[in-house]
Amino acid sequence: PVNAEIPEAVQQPLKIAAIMEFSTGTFASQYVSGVESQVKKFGGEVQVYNANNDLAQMANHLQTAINQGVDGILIDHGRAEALNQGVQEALDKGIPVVTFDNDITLEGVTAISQDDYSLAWGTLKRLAQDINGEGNIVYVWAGGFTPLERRNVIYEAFLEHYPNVKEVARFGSVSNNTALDSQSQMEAVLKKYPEEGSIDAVFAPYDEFAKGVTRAIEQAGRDDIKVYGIDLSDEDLQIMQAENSPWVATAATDPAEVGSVQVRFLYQKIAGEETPAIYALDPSVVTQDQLPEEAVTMANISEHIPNWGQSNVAYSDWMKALEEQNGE
Ligand code: SR1
Repeated sequence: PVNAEIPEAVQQPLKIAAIMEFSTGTFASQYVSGVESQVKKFGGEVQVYNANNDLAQMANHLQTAINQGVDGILIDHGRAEALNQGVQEALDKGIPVVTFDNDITLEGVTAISQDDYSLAWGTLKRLAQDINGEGNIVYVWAGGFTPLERRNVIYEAFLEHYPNVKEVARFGSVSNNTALDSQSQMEAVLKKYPEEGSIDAVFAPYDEFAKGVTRAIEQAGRDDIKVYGIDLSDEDLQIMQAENSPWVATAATDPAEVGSVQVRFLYQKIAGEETPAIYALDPSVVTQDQLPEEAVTMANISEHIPNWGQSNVAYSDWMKALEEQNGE
């Protein structure tokens, strides 16, 4: 047994609210499982609120959680302009807040991210090298989402850095059907550019985008086009590992670990410990050629990708003791 003293504030089961902008897609489901499993290990309870891409609804959910007097709040995505007021109210009432993928910068909040700038550069650098710094690309993007806005900063820098790379088409929307929408939008682009060699690559900086464009490219039999994505899941790995898959590279962190890190920072705050204002997890680039013949899953990908795995961040001595106290 671990002997570290468990702070009084976290000894009883805590009520945590997770306020999410959306919960569709494999990234979100892995993230939620990371949140739920870490809260459970700490003996707490988490209520997940899903706003279905509606920022006003997200602000309402935040208000509901505050009114219910939860012990801590996790925010996933969303924008400062919609949530600042509610978050400030939570802080004023002594409810700690940790955000992920959000642009809130209020004092007292810890904001975590996947280091979107590195994610984007990791995959774009690979794309540039594969096409020798020259060619036609398609960009899938939608504004208004903090991680995508940050990735776009790097994309703009990429275009400046490689003047011989030309964007020939751009589309993108985030919905409850992002993969399907991306597929039909990519089909339209392929109809516009039917000649072999007219498109070299697609930058799809969200796995729901990448899934859709990959399907469209496969169905059109366009093996001249490669896909460079962001994010990773069991489903993504299966798609990347399929024979002749156009999806050749992706940059990612482990979404479940993102959720668990966010929970640990929240518990540190509730325990009265100092936490940083910002923390960015370190992403890895995963390329098709690093993956073996046999099927890889998120459970064993660390065997193939150097440095993939636990971030070991936001651990306090007492956390192991708290987990043991709760039979974990
Ligand atoms: C619509 S925003 C989608 C992104 O959120 C998370 O940061 C994931 O990495 C995903 O790409």
